Amino acid sequence: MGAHPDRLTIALQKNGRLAASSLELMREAGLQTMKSANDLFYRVENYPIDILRVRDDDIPTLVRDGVADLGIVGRNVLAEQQDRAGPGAEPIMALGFGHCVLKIAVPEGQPYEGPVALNGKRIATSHPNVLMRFLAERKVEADVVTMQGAVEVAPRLKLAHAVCDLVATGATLEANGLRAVETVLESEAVLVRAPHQPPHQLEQLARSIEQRFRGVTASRGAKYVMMNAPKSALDRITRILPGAAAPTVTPLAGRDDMVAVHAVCQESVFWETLERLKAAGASAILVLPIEKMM
Ligand code: PRT
Ligand code: ZN
Repeated sequence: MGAHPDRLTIALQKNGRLAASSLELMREAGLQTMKSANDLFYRVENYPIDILRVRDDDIPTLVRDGVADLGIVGRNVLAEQQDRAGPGAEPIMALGFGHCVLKIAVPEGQPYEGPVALNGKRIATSHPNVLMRFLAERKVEADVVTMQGAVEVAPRLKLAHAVCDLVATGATLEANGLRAVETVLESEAVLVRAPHQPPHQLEQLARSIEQRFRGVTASRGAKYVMMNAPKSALDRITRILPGAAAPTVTPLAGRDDMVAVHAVCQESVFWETLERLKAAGASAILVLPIEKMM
């Protein structure tokens, strides 16, 4: 049960890289969020839901302890906190934003011939637990220095020989003369759930919100593709359609040799795909965005 017994509580990052996309997901799932006088909460107008706005690092604990029923947090933060006693917040679905990779990087020009090169070195990181697990699995003995921010400057300050930091575009590593040498963890934002059962009247709402998030996440990038095609080319065309399950095939009035093909494609549909469909005999090809999916 969340902070309020008859309202569902969802913990989101207040400010930072996940904040805007998390709120956008709420909106796309049909939740109308409203700022309240209290800076800690947003109120959802059309459902008994409160949005708790906190630092991302606090989200796993708030969800584990049942202060929030659901939360959105980076997989990296969950992994970093996973060693804490007892069952933690459970990840239940990847949300498709906040992508980044936790990487080990060394100064450009410094030779690196695999994890053994890190033996006896100092590595600065904001993810000491994840890094120590990674090193232990490879039997590397290194000195891990924890830093909260600006990890990438540690080698220049002679504070460390290497860093283990989150990388998105790679621009920060490059600007600091560092080169990525190991991938420690791939991360994106995930929806987490408390390890306990919420009370019955809220459980149904929680499941319905999860369903909607799944729908929003699945429909992103998905396209509805329609075309006319010769019956004889149906197999070939189905193989070309990216990430489509069984397409719907319907007869075309007055044409025995042709059918209409409709399919939901889970992946991006590129111009090259359309050209291949056309070459396979398809005509009148339409690609439409999908707004909602369940
Ligand atoms: O205040 P609060 O504690 O809530 O926020 P925070 O400062 O701890 O986190 P924030 O908002 O920076 O990041 C929140 C989450 O976003 C992280 O836990 C990751 O899951 C995810 N994320 C995605 C990132 C990045 N991309 C990212 N690029 N988190 C951090 N970075 C930093 C990285 O640490 C490095 O300094 O961006 C820099 C590298 O970026 P590139 O693009 O130059 O490679
Ligand atoms: Zn944080």
